[in-house]
Amino acid sequence: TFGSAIIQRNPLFSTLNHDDIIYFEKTLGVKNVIQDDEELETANTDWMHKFKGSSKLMLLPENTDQLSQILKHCNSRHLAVVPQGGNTGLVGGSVPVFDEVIINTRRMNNIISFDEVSGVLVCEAGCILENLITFLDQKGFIMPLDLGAKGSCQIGGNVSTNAGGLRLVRYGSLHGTVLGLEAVLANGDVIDMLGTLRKDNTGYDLKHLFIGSEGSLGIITKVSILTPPKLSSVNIAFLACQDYISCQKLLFQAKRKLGEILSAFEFLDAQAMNLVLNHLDTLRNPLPSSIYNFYVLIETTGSNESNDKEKLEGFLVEAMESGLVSDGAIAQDSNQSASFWNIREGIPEALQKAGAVYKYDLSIPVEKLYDLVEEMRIRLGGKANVVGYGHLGDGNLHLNVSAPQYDDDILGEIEPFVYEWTSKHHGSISAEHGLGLMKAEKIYYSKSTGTVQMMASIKKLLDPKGILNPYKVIPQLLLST
Ligand code: FAD
Ligand code: 2HG
Ligand code: ZN
Repeated sequence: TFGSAIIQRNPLFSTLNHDDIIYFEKTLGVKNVIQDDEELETANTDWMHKFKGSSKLMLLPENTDQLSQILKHCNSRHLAVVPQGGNTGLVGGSVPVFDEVIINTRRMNNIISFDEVSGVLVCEAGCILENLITFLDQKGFIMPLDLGAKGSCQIGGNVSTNAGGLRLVRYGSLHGTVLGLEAVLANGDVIDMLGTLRKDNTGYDLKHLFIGSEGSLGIITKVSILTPPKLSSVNIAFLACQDYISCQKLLFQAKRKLGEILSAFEFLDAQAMNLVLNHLDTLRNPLPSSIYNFYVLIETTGSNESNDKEKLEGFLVEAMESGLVSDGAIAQDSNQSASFWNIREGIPEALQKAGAVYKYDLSIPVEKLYDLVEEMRIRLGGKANVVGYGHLGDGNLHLNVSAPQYDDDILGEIEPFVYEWTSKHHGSISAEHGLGLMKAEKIYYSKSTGTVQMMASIKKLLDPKGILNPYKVIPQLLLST
């Protein structure tokens, strides 16, 4: 149970039988039909160890054709399935709720083509993001998205969650950079939308339905994505601000003064910094001389080393003189750059080590964004550690509440307050992580009734038996009627 929602297993779904296993073994080969308890334990459990299913089977298809055959079988047998990539999702979408069959795409990890003129990369869904980053680096290109989970998450999972990450402020969302994809529907039909064109207005652009639908409409098998060239000059500054209004003003200035070279604008509060320093032994505060309330990480990416550096330094001098920034450092080499990024990217891991964590991933107008963190601190008193950080450049707050263990009293103080507050301020209850299981029933805080009904109609059209990632994304009531 999560909050008040108690979910029942849909009795229309079958349970696995011996013939199913024989069919899967024939289609995939025995070793790709996983029934081993230890492997299933990992696949049933999410990254936070908060959501846990009881699946007895994980399937590892090697290509689209195999995936199509197994889905067709599951559909005809009424077997529910969970598509799974790197299992780094943070809303309980990537693990079964009950005994759904796990279909993991990790063996579908080939790079299909790369066009060095257009920068279009075509690859299979199971490619790990970091491997794509390394591949492109050798070609002089970068991925338009980057995130802390890059070592495990797969591009198919990224596209399915419409992951945002650390570079969205510069390169936009995957709705802009994904040029095409191939997906397999619940009945096994393969839909080829794997275009590589920047412009193609021939009717409905259906790939967008699959970007961000969290495995509820089909399983993505291939992706084509526009990658930007790697530019020669990247600079990173780690800055301290005394108050939130200064962070806000700094963002306003950065957008104007750094303009075309700005490639990341991230923030963390003192509580987030302390967590990282306390739980990740190897990391050091880049600005140790005093304690500050906020830290901002700014990255610039451009093509002219001396101009870019001059621009960033000029910007920082001004920001210091006007009092927006209290202290700061520009990374002098790649090690120092990495150490700045490690602090920001290490926050989720530090939170995980600190105990139980309640995560809220919210879009909120920038001027109001930190008010929520402060109000939450007052509500919770000393009962839990309230941490605020995130992609300030995109208006995306990661509000995390950390406590020694999960506690219904704490949850009762946080929810529904956090959702009501976000809705009242015209924000979104999921900026980038999706709805998954955690927020499927909360969708009305961010979407109108008519919109949710249209989502349910599309779901019923593409997956009439509802076998794909059940209990997730769409409220149960709409699918059971
Ligand atoms: P999974 O977790 O396996 O799955 C996520 C969802 O997509 C599930 O609903 C699953 O059913 C579905 N899915 C997976 N593969 C497919 C497929 N091929 N076809 C259809 N559906 C599929 N998210 C951000 O947006 N920005 C961040 O900065 C960010 N940072 C993170 C940092 C850390 C340390 C961690 C642990 C997570 C972070 N995330 C972030 C959350 C997460 O959404 C991303 O890690 C990532 O996009 C998930 O990819 P995955 O392959 O692990 O997918
Ligand atoms: C990040 O930006 C991720 O670090 C994770 O989206 C956010 O753990 C979180 O709340
Ligand atoms: Zn994030």
